[in-house]
Amino acid sequence: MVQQWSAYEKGISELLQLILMRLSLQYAMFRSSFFSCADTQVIFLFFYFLLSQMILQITFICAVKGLGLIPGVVGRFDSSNGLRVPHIGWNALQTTKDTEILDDVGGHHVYFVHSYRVMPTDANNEWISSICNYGDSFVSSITRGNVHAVQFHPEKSGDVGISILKKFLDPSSSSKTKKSAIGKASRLAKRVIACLDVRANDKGDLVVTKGDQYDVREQSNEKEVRNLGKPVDLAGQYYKDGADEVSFLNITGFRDFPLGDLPMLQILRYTSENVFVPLTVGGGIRDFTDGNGRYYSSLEVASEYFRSGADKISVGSDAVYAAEEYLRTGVKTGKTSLEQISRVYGNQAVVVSIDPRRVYVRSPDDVEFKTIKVSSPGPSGEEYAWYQCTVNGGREVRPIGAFELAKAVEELGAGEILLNCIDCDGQGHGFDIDLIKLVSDAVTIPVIASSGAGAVEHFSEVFEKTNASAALAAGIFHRKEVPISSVKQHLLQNGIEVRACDGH
Ligand code: 1PR
Repeated sequence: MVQQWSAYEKGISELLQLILMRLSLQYAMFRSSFFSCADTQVIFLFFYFLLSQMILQITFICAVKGLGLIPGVVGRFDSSNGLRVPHIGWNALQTTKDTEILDDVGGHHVYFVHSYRVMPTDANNEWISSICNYGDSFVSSITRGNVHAVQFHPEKSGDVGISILKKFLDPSSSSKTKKSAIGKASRLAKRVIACLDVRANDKGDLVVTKGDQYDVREQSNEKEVRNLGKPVDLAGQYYKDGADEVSFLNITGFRDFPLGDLPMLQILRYTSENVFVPLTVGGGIRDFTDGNGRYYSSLEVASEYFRSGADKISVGSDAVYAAEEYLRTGVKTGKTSLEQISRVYGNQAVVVSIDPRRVYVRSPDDVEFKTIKVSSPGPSGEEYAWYQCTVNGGREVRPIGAFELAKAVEELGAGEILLNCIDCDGQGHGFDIDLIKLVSDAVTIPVIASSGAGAVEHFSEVFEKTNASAALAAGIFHRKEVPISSVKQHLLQNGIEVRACDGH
């Protein structure tokens, strides 16, 4: 790419180089946490100019005045019209200017995660190289001379993202991205997520396991922990198979301290070297005092996960305690794990994993929690149910419903909900549509439907009948009963947009 730079562009370039020097230093120290600052980050400037507010202040004129290099106002997506905020997932770009680095994007989805955006206007039009639609059109990339910036995450956008990064480094590099024949990107895709429940087996090795209604031990006399494979290998396989995200749940994290669990951190590090879609990790995120009296905040625990390669952390038990306290007092203390982590890393980096059990009742007046009229009556003909939250991997029930919990954690800073259902886990009879509808209609943040997938039809059902943004499965993928590509093929055939993957 031969480019003549104007004095103006050189000025910008020099300014950015200065920032780059500073950020590179910080980047070396906090590698992956940068990738987790997306909520406040407005623009990702190659490389690692993504330190949140700095770009906002440098590039855009807004309430906090920037340097005014690029005209525009940064604003939050408006969730009042039913839009899920943060905007999380794989969306389509509409290129408005020829730029080599976006050559391979055509027809593919790229990964976004943010709550703030810049709208295209006549004043910033000459900068814009692509726009994206989420509610309204927003600026998804800009280009001027050698200066490129993107709102999405190339480093998390699979092969397409890698190709963008390569083109930036070497504009003459040839295209290796396969063009997808079907499933051309046109809007935000529904996500298909592979989940790996991880714990130590009785020999002390970290293995991927899988429960039946959360019981992960074999039914044999030995009662061994079910071993379905090695975490790093399986995550790599699911990435190749087209998983839109991979989640690791350290299912004994509630009793072991994650920072003492170095193999889990190692798993994240190895996985993030080869898996270029978002990684979520959960289990054991809470304040902790070790045997020497050293206190670790949940923020420190989460930070270590982020530094090891996680893009999002998922909080289970601790979120239940925080929500109970918040509903009891009505006060946001700012000290809960959700508030602390979302303040530093942004809401989009904080998932709350809910582990509810269905409790049938005869009438909504029988309980103080939100009930729903169930689609299939209970064992004694009950027509209603509420969903009771649990902690410690389903071992202890708590006096709070999934509906109440979801609403409370959204207020406390959660950016997404991973909605499990203990009754359905590992059963293969389909997702609990009643529960997912209840919760996805109650909040404005994205909801991931989980537990019970047994066939491709279960995925189309959950997307057709509820407002879930993503569907997660474990057992059918681990046992190779249904490949991810078949799920996506089926969804596409049913008119549900998904990110195309190899095999399509
Ligand atoms: O409480 O913050 O330490 O977090 C613990 C985390 O570990 C929570 O996210 C909790 O959901 C998870 N967890 C704890 N115990 C278990 C268990 O299975 N014994 N696993 C567990 C949760 C549920 C799903 C599963 C889906 C899909 N696993 O993640 O992958 O149900 O399964 P399917 O497709 O086979 O039906 P904390």
